[in-house]
Amino acid sequence: MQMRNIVLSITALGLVGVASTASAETWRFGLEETEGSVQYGYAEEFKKLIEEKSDGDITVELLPYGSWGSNYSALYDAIQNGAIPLGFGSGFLGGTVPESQLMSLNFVMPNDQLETAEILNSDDFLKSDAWQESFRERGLVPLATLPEGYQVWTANKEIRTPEDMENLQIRVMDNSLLRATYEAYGASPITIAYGELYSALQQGQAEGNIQPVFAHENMGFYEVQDYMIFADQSQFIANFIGNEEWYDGLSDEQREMLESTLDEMVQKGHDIQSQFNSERLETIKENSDINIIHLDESEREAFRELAKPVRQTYVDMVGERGQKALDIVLKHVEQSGDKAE
Ligand code: 6CS
Repeated sequence: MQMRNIVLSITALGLVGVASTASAETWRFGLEETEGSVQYGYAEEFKKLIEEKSDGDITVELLPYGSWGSNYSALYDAIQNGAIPLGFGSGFLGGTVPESQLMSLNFVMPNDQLETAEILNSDDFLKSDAWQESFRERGLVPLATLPEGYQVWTANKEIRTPEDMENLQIRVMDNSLLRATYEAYGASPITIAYGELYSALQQGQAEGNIQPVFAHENMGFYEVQDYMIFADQSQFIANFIGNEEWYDGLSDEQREMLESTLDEMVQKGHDIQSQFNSERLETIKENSDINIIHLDESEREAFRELAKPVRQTYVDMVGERGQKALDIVLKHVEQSGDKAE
């Protein structure tokens, strides 16, 4: 009798095991950045929350830059075809979702970075038809938006005015709006892959760079540049995207869990980027004698004026949906009273 009970218990345990294996699934999450980056820090926290909330039924597999390849369009293709259902898309995503270049506009978002995160993750913006359709038309869903810190210029010379930027071969991510912006500043922007940028800067193929502080440190770019210039002209903003079919196929319970996690990640993402950027600035200061410059208001004003017409360039490039998305952002920025313009 005793033996029979033991066998029954083992069988029951076995069944439980089988049932939980059958419902277990893996969410693959492709990152544009390496370990030690803001995207990686965000993804680690996201993974922790999803795995806890799903009681281990879901495993989130992190695929940092390099593990899926190094050509961003390969990552975006994999998200579009569902091989990697989750991922980040930032500046290079402009070729796949032109409207996403909204995130590259200069002097548009509020100065307050948490406020920026809140606006770009509000239902009013993120769930708007304009933003949703822009991604869904390409088989994607915009899940969240992650500001990763201010974009900081580096060069081997001091830059305080547009004249200082004249003809500077500054490296920009592959997107027409960034090229238009830096051409408006008088520079000669060039595009180089992220993984090739260190040697391009070292060899002088690129004369300047634009990255959030953590990336200047994480990728070692600061080692081969003499000046670091804070103009607070824009923030580096990544889109957290999902495969459309994958997202629409989630159960109600899974979608609720995902949405509540994304809500929690707005503040956590902000905390991660603030901490990473301030700590890495200290590391850069300790390890180098790079010259750090902060532009004052009147110096920023000259760049702000040149950036203004690029808003219209964005609308001309991407059309009505872009105009609507931009209008939503501008309305919130206006209401926040913290205008960057
Ligand atoms: O500049 C780039 O290409 C890359 N920089 C960062 C901080 N993240 C991904 C992006 O593609």
